[in-house]
Amino acid sequence: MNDKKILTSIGDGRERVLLVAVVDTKVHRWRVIQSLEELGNLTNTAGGEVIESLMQVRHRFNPATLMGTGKAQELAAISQQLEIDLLIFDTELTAAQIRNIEDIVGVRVIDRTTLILDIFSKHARTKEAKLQVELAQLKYRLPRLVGMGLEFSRLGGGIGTRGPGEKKLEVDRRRIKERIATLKKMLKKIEYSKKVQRKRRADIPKIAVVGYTNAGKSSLVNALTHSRLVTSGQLFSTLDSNTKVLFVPPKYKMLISDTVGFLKNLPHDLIASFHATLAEVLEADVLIHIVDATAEDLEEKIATVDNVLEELCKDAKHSVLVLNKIDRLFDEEKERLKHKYPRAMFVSAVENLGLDLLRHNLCSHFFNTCTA
Ligand SMILES: Nc1nc2c(ncn2[C@@H]2O[C@H](COP(=O)(O)OP(=O)(O)OP(=O)(O)O)[C@@H](O)[C@H]2O)c(=O)[nH]1
Ligand SMILES: [Mg+2]
Repeated sequence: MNDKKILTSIGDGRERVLLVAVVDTKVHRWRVIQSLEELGNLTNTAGGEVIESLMQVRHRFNPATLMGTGKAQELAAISQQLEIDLLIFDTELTAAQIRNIEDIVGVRVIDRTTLILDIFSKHARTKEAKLQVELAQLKYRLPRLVGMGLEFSRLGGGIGTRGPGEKKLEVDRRRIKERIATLKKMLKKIEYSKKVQRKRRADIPKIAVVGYTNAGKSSLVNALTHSRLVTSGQLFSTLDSNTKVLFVPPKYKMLISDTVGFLKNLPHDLIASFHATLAEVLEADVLIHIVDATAEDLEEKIATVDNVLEELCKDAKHSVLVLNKIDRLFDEEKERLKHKYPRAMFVSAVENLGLDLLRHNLCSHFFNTCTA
């Protein structure tokens, strides 16, 4: 029941995408630009080619089309001129808004969440990840079907709307609800067996590496444990948690888990669906919060991850802030960041910098003393 691919290649060419942000006057321009840049990275990861990005600032949103109809008509002209195949909006859209915009522009429309879900379904490798993605997709779809139902009833049963439309929606809604229940049951089972497995290793200290997508979580786990987890410049390469043994001579043993990355405006349902995977985070004794030190909006990314963690873990955990990719920083920038984040550790997972100190600190935390 997984969604079919949102972005399909035509021949060997990629789908030509126009990104659209509709924002109110209170939002800072640079935030919108950064958000569009991230949407562009997501689009590339999904296999699309960003041809153009547009921003529209509005005092009031039009509930039917988000932007004004005039602007939508402008989009139609631009799309035709640039031979656009797909519009991706940087906000969540209702089913009705998607339909209305598609009608005016004549090009397929999706929103940020649908794009993220598409990447998730593309990158899901294990059974657990696949089930979680399907659950998230259905949870996203369900309220949209309900919304459509209300819309149809309000139309007062116009020809070809109410009767058969309503019935089909009822069937769809029931089927989706049934499938959601089945998926939840299957995931509970997986979660339970993982819990049993973890209990067997209860006496070993546990560390979870958390952070924004692409921060270098998998690279860090690889560097610390000589493993070969998948790493890449694409967003959300990792959708499963992977636990490895971190051994520090002569005798110190810890477990370290790689986890799924976070992202700004990650839909709540998506996080909830990844409960089985995020169990490693919940059960960890220490969190390594890794950040890409070269990111322009580093502060915002740290805050995003902190917010998700706050929601996820009721009790605050011991957490170590690790700034990664320092091999790409100029000295002045490194000094500035050291001043700004005096308690953070500075490493390069790829160039093996600062890792001995990180090992040492983890050991001293768990075993009181240790030489790394
Ligand atoms: N220059 C440099 N690049 C790094 C470093 N660590 C990771 N990278 C690169 O950053 C990209 C992302 O690394 P990953 O380890 O896949 O990041 P992740 O946090 O696991 O990402 P997701 O699983 O997609 O959320 C890859 O292209 C890595 O090669 C580093 O210390 N220096
Ligand atoms: Mg990863």
